[in-house]
Amino acid sequence: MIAKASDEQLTTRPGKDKWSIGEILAHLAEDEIATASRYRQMVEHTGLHMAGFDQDMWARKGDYGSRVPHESLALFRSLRNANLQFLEHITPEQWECFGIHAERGRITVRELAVHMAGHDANHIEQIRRIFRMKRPSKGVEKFFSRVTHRSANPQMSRSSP
Ligand code: NI
Repeated sequence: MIAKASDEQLTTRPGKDKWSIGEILAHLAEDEIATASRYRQMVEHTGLHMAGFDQDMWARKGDYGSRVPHESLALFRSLRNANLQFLEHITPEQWECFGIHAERGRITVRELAVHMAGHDANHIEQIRRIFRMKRPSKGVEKFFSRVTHRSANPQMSRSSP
């Protein structure tokens, strides 16, 4: 889905205050940074207090709009792989280790992993919706220029497939 997309598709915001696909990918990657630390700290110091983070502040300070979308995706994949490897090696008791999140309260390693899977799914759906959005002016112009070009050049239209 991302590999075939144009730069314009990846960097255009669907609305004034809405993230572009590239910004969503940067958010997924940076959320995975925070989560990487949380899983490990929860297992090491169960019961610890965890500060929340302001995703919009991270997006502004990290200038998500200037990130290269493919690099964000690669970063997300690589961090996610490291986290999955970590989770594969913890014991059933360690899955129940927890932290006290400043906003969400008590959360176990297991609950955080489930939350992250749902978070991915929501953002993937959000990316799909952006891909489905129509870009009327350009699409229509391109269509009409092809149609008018063909009808004005009958020989060309015969020879084209
Ligand atoms: Ni999110």
